[in-house]
Amino acid sequence: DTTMTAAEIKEELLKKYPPKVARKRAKQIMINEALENETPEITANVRTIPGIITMRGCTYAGCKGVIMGPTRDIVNITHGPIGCGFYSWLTRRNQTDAYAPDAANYMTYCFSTDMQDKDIIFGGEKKLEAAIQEAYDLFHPKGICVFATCPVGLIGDDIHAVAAKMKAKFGDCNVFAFSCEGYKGVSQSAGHHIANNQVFKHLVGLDDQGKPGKYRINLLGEYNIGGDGFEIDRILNKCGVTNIATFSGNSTYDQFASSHTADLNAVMCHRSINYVADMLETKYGIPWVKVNFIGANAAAKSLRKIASYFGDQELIDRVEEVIAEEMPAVRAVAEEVRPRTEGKTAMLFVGGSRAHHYQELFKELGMKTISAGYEFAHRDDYEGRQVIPELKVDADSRNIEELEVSPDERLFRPRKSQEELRALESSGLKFKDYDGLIPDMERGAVVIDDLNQYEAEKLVELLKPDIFCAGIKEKFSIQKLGVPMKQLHSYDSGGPYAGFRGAINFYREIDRLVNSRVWGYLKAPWQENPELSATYVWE
Ligand code: CFM
Ligand code: HCA
Repeated sequence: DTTMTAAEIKEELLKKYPPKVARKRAKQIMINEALENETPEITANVRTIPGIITMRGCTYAGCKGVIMGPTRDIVNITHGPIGCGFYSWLTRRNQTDAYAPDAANYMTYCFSTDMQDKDIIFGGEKKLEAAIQEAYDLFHPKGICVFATCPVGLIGDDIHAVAAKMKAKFGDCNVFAFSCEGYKGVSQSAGHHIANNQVFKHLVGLDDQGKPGKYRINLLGEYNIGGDGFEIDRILNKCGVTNIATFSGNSTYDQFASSHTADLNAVMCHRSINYVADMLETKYGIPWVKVNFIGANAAAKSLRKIASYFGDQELIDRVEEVIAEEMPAVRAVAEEVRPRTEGKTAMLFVGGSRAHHYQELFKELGMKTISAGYEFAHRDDYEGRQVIPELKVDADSRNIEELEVSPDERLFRPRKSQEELRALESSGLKFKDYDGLIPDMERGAVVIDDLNQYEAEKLVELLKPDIFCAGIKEKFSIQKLGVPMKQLHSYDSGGPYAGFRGAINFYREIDRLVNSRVWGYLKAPWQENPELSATYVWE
């Protein structure tokens, strides 16, 4: 059997590129080597080289699809061609439940101005105004959000002026807009930022009521894909922790509006929502801690972290009871499955946090992640917060003028300061860091940023993983190579995978995938024509 070192794999991936492209890509392909006291550097959050088929999405997708899409009672209107609205409509499998048949839930509607050639030539503002009016007349929602697509930015429609005009006209409906044209920035990451800023500026802080509860948190960066948020809420409820607002899985207008009344922010997907976490901390003094509910052990650790933040023995004990109650079922399935999954290998190329989070679940199955990377994460997500704290704040992240601390102290329980949180870390739980993908991966693993179509196939061919995880664009090209492919965005038709019950679902699903015999019937190109594979063998 021929084996290749990680360095040889990197060389092989770059070989076909023109020298200039190879030089650029080389900075985004990294071998996780042991360096003394530092994490190896990777280039991330840079423009995809034109001509390369990236896995990434656009700024509009990050803003409308990812952050605002899962809110159930805000009417989200896409100002643009119908395709943008249609393809960002529930394809992400964010689930929703309004808990009452007559409660507002617009998730089943796709709102768009359906721009035509005529609108591009003469301007689309009138059409947008009419669409906002129509939505208001039909539904009387608490909020209407407007999202710009590429052509809107190019022709210069002033969506903010239209939104402000309609808001003033209605008086009882909060209308605001997002300049999230698809072409802005280098990926969907710019869209998260734009969404975070606008929701904070126009919505957070409007309602001082909030839900009552002894331990009140917001869950930031959880989008209820495949019902993950439902499972996390089940666990939090069981522990006696009140979730004021989820940003933004199955969320409502009122949740966002009252999120500033929470005592702690638990951040699940740091990449997409760190801006809101920072702004809530700066303006309202609410600290945030990093959590991860993907993986049973990670979920248990996150619950302990929340409990030790509040510090009440009652909560600490309750959390231990819940963990003790939930874990046996999880362990039983893990033990049953593990003889069939132990030692198998995985590759994960997903978004901006799951390529990291899902390694926990694979570890629980005894599986090794041999290569992983993000589509659009920044260096801090790769390297961990402590390494480069200055990268936390991007150049444009502070365009919210009024970030003063709330004068109304009566609203809030005393919260812990940064110093107190740091002091708590002596208890062994790291509150503020999010570790990062690179330090958590094994030495020798290949870390690749913004993996593309060509490299994905090449990588599979060279390393032949037992499972490959990415998105819909990768699914079938990988499966045609005879390797099972699991979508870690939409979960295919599965989920939830978060929390304790989610872990059980995931173990079973991965067992089925890596042990199915169907892959043996598929012949990959290098199996049908062994002479082709000869060029790739390391000598
Ligand atoms: Fe956060 Fe997400 Fe992700 Fe993300 Fe996304 Fe997603 Fe993702 Mo798709 S918010 S970064 S922009 S965890 S939509 S729910 S699956 S790429 S890894
Ligand atoms: C997006 C959404 C996406 C796409 C997933 C995929 C999602 O980036 O616009 O490529 O399969 O999770 O639905 O990330």
